[in-house]
Amino acid sequence: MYGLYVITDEGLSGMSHQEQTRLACEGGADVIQLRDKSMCREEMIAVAKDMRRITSLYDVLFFVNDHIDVALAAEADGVHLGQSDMGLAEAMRIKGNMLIGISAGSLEESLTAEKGGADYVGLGPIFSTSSKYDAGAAIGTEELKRIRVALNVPIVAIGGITADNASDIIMSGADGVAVISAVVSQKDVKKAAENMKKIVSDAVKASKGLL
Ligand code: TZP
Ligand code: MG
Repeated sequence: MYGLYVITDEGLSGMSHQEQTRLACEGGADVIQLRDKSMCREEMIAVAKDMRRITSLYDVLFFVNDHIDVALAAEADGVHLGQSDMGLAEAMRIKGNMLIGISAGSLEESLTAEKGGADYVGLGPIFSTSSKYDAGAAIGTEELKRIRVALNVPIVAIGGITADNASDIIMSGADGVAVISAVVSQKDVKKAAENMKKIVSDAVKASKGLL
């Protein structure tokens, strides 16, 4: 279900969130997340509503980063919350039927998120990344494997994931890969998404012994 999870970023992409969304959907993304640290609420809600419309056309899941009110206003499928956003218990009370993803950087944070009702854990950074200034230290694929064994909810791996390492990440137990630069910073966003989607789908099949 999480497969290729593309996060939009206007600073890194140079394109609008809407255009990134359209191209990533064309390329076969399974999930799109709106991530914007500078827009005011009103502007973000308008953009989120556009992204909701586009993702619905492609039957792609839509998440909003950080802001549960924006996610609710745009009728998103879910919200993604970090360790310093609204607490999970509070979010669970007001989420309606939305999904909730929680960022985790350790086994302990992952287990706490699962216990609290998270629908998936966004685990990372797996590798170092320059797309988030405070991403913290890379945890690597061995730690991903260890956390996979201990956790029941899906794991969406994040941080420094590219076409060269995405297969390894899936084979290490992730249910999906979340990427910013590997898709939205590429010259041909649709082609980059297509390429990543194929790598992820093949690895998912291989990990289930289907290839
Ligand atoms: N959270 C942890 S790492 C990261 C976020 C938002 C940035 C991922 O970006 P990239 O370009 O795919 O490494
Ligand atoms: Mg956040």
